[in-house]
Amino acid sequence: MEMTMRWYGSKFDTVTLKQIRQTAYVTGVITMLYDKQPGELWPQEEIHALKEEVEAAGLHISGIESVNVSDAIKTGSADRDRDIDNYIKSLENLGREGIHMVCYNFMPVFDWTRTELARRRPDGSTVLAYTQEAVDAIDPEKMFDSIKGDMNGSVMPGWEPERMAHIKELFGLYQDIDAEQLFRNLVYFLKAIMPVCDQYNINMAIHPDDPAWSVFGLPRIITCRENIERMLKEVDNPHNGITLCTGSLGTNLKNDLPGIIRSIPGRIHFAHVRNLKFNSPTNFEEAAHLSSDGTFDMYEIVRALYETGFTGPIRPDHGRMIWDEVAMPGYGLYDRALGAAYICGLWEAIDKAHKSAC
Ligand code: CS2
Ligand code: MN
Repeated sequence: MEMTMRWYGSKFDTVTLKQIRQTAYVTGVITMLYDKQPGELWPQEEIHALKEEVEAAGLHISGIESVNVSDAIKTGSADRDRDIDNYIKSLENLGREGIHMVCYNFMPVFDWTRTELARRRPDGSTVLAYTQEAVDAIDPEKMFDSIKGDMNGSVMPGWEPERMAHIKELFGLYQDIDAEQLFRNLVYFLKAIMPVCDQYNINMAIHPDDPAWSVFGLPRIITCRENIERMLKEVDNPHNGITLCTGSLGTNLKNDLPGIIRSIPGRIHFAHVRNLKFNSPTNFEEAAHLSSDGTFDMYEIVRALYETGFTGPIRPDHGRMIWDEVAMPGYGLYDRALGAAYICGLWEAIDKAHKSAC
């Protein structure tokens, strides 16, 4: 594995490449052209410039999160082939720049959903939180307004104000799309992009739905082991893989995270590791990465990745906001740096235990 940290680019991120490098644990960044709309072409010159900026800081690009998929592709509308064509060209341009891992998601309308971006914990730190009661009580059109006050001036991935301004239209597009149709549209997309992934050795890593169930009546398909296995089998190419996001799959307590990892060796191309604390099965908040601060056994998760031969990038996922940092919710430096150090510690211990046992 390689330890990485997500970085939104110097125009958007409060965290600098220098700070990331000085963590010492992190050697690569997961980044993107943050101002590109879903469906838009990523020009090679812009990718190249981003790469040079990252390399000048002594790091490298370990993968992209995300090349976002347009609603036309997700809904299978008339424009999908045009957008897929742009997606293929963007992958080509990434491949030519030596980038071999691309994360994306196939969630309708909203990317991840949280009902609070700054729930206060007893120690004064704040975290992102979700309660089903709050979702059930709110009109989806009001969702953005209800959380935007806690965004600390940032543009949050998947919650771009331009998109949110058209929320009613977006819901309209998905009116006749059920989970099966959404799945078929995903398969169509994957089949179309696999040849370019084969040519440039690009690993596609779909991000699980977050939370792992239907929200506001919208279909959700990457939610559990069975659906993931079906998706991997339907397009049975090693470049078709997943992002193992513990905090997303783990929202459903029935999901056995180490079990999922062990069931699909070679098909996890990227890992997001974080912990959740549950107040009820549908009321959860994010926690420190440490096992004892939340619900998941981080040792077992990292061990399952290690023992299945995982070689891709790992990143700490959302962190708590601590030490008075002001940053994009979930994406401050301090708690993610603690998370990176912790995961590296687990990895080293597991690696040494394995080597001394042989
Ligand atoms: C991320 C997602 O911040 C987050 O919750 O894990 O936004 C993720 O980047 C996308 O779903 C992947 O396309
Ligand atoms: Mn994630």
